Amino acid sequence: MKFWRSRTKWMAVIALAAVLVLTLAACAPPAEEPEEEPDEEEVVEVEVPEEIIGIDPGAGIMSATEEAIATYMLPQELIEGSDAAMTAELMNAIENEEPIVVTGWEPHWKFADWGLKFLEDPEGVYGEEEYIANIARQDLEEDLPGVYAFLENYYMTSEQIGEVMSMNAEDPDLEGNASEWVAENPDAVEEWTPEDPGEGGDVEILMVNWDCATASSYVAQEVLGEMGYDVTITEVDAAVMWSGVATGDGDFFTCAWLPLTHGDYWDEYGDDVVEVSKHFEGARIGLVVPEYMDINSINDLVP
Ligand code: PBE
Repeated sequence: MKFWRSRTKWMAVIALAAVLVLTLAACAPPAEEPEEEPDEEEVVEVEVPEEIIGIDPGAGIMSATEEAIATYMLPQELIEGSDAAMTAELMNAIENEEPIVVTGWEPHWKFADWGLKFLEDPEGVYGEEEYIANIARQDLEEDLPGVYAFLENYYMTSEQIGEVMSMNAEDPDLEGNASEWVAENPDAVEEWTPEDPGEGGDVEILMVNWDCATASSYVAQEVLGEMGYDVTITEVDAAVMWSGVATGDGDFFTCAWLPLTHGDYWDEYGDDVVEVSKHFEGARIGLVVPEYMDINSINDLVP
């Protein structure tokens, strides 16, 4: 037949057959299902980080974490850094849904903004709820009674300090934020301002660069400024914050975590300072992970 003898026709038939075979292959179910890619949540479930992201070495939470590592026999290494560096790493991990463990505490703005959880601490290494105290040098009451009287009243609620910390997290203008917050919260300011504000003078607040400390120190600076004082904030590390007020080099600080987190500092300097008042109640430290991680206890950090 002429048709089958024509080369062109043969080629057409072969092409058609090839198309048919390919189409069938595409429609037919493959002999074996390829392994499903594990979804991200599953990846997080099995991985336990090799590091615990810490903060500045003088922080009480760092020595508590060394103790936790020994008590729970954790294989993780504790990494030193700062509040800001730890927060940046945490944010980065959360964006990529990666596993991470950090030294964490409340109050801190990151709890309001991100889904985080404290790991259970069955051995009680991190203690129970704590309070934050205002600590003054011994002669402050005598030298600057107005400042001392302000400190006696200077208590912040979780909502108040949370608002200031969130403002600071969004915009690093700490002074501007404090003055804006103070302007918007006349009731709080009235409660803190003593009837007799005193005569003004120079005041030095010592502070570690922890979010809660910056929030309360800058608000104190603003309110004392309105009372007529000239306030300097000096950033130091935790040991110097305590020793500086104990020796009278600084006037006060608003960030003593008691009884546990700063227990060692209290043992060393407690006799040489005045615990003026409670600044905050319901504080807490521990190891913190994002909620998407499938572990709940510090014991789960042992692979
Ligand atoms: N902190 C925040 C501090 C006190 C304030 C819990 C990180 C610490 O010494 O650990």
